[in-house]
Amino acid sequence: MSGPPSSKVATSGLLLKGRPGVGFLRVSRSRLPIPERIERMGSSMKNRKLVWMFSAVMVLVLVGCGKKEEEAPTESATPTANTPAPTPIDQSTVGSVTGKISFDGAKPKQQRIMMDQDPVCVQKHSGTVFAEDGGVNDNGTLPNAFVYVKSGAEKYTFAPPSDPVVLDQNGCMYKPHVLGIMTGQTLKIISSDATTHNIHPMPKDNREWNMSQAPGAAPIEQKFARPEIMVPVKCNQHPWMRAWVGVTSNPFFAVSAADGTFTISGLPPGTYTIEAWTATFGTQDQTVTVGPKESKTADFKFKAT
Ligand SMILES: [Cu+2]
Repeated sequence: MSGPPSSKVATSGLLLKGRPGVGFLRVSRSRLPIPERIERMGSSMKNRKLVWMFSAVMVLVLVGCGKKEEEAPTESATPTANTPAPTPIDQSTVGSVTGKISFDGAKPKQQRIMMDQDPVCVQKHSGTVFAEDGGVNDNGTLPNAFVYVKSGAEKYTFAPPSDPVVLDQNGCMYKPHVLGIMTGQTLKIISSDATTHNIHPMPKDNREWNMSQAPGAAPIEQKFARPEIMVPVKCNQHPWMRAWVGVTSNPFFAVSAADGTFTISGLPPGTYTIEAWTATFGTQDQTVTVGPKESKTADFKFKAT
């Protein structure tokens, strides 16, 4: 079941239209019990009965304090740590959306990367290195398009996968160049280079940070609390290094491959707005209705800007 791809394109352009993407559910913090005050003791302490009651109240206070210590780290870790239980999804009914990101027009001239400032970076490459952004595959399709469910999945709650998403630094380039991750999922940053990197995500809606990673240093693990399309990542040591992180509140995303194709699977039956983001050629939306066990097609065509 696949309709004419181009007719499905609802909007295109650099700006996202309509609703501001997937929403983030804020979870109110649990209120801790307030210990009762014990004001009148004085002479009543002589009374054995009151002494016993005082002891009992102190036990309650101590229990309350213990609970507070248990909950504090959870609250401070990340806002998504307290998300409600995942919505059960009938896996026997899920479908998928697959498609191709094509490109119309002359292949843009790609920016050449000069790594001369760091010989360690140069040594990892044998030929000319080009920036990934603006790159077109040999078959006229686009790699590194981030395709995700922009709306239609809000009624579900998803737990982030326990497996981390790995971002490697190899030859002073980020591998992969574009990646998707769920809110609350761990981004594990590793280095395959014998030089020091400084990883610096520059989000609008998440916490900004930058951390140095020397050769052989332990992986850096971080999480994103809120959905954000897209978070640029740079290296403060090597100005050409660039990655893009798509943070979503659902697991329905993919990055177009070296043949321009993508597949988003595990979709419960429903109508979804699928968005394809590119670093250079703008963003496009399509509305796709996926029936039980259906595999729908959503092709996108971008033009030179
Ligand atoms: Cu670097």
